[in-house]
Amino acid sequence: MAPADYIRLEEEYGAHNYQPLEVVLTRGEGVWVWDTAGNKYLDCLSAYSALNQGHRHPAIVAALVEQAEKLTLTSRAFRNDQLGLFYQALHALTGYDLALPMNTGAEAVETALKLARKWGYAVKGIPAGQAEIITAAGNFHGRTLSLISFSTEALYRDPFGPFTPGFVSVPYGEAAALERALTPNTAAVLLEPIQGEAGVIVPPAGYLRAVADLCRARNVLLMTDEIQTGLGRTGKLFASDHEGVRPDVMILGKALGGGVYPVSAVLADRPILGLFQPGEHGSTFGGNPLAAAVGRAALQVLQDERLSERAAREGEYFQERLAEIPSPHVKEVRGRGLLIGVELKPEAGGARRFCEALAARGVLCKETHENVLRLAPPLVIDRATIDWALGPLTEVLNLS
Ligand code: IF1
Repeated sequence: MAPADYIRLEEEYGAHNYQPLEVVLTRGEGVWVWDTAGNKYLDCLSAYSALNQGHRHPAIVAALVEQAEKLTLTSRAFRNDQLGLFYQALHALTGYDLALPMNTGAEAVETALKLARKWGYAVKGIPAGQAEIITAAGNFHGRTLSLISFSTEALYRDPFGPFTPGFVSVPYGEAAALERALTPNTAAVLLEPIQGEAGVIVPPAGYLRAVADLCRARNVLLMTDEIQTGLGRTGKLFASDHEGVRPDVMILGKALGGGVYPVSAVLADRPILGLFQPGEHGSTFGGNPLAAAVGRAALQVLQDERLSERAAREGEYFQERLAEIPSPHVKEVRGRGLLIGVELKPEAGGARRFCEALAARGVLCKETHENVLRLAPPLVIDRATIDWALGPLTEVLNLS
């Protein structure tokens, strides 16, 4: 079939909830993907940071295949010989007492919100039904009805009311505004340490630390969404590590599945995650043996290949080289590690056409919020490949 045939099938039989670039991919390996016509591309999106270990990492695929030939799904009605080992690996790596496994990022964030409310009522003593959770303007935490209830992005929110109550929105990056929003009924604060979808927004230095101090002083849970920023992406194991902050609740997803399977998890110590009683929360696929085997391999690769350090080193290099590109269109290059945003000036006419021009030159990336090119290659990228990519990037950032 020709690429157009695949596209026609998607258009004819699929809901149009995306407007993808017109590339039809058929193979991936490491940082590279190929389309059905044999064209090769550097993947600078990494499925929004779900491919930190690269496409089809051999050790992760091997774990997937080996487990798939033994046992894939049991439900949590029964135990299996993989879940405990996955829990142990998460504890060893992160230090949190407990983990609750889910599948998608949205499910993990929803789990954290339920956990915060339960903690608010059972431990903090907030009157039933009155728990408040503070969130930040510009947030992205997923697409479920509760999660979009506190989105400040009209496109994600407006068509879907009525909304879930109990959320208080504050400007991102302003600890004083957050302090003013705290009440005796505040159960938790939910933040991305760096806002990905908002356009790779890095908050002022000290912000996360100031929020953590406020939460401790006011008996409020600090919950961080590290689904996109975690697992090495920003040059540390977790983005909160840049500020030496240990959140009360940490939410993981995307790269926890090593790019081959949906795996997410909520991490916390026993006084918090120990609150869930049997039957209160669950998931058909959450913690299945295939997910657990893949999750363990994903964490192992992260450590064996020192991907956090690699992201710090290569990310710094990439950002420096990008900032040196003379371009009439670039307003700012920003980010942490290999989570990079190139903000274009409004007069550049939007980032989409630059993504299309880059695709024509073998580099795949995605615009976010109209004017920002998000560059987030797999963390296994090497220096020579970054140098190669700077060619097409220089050309495209100088298009008229
Ligand atoms: C889409 C971007 C959007 C996330 C953070 C939770 C989730 C995500 C910080 C939910 C998911 C994905 C979803 C995908 C595009 C992408 C995305 F931010 F990465 F760019 F949409 F905003 N927390 N982000 O980034 O995880 O349920 O998807 O597993 O919805 O179009 P999920």
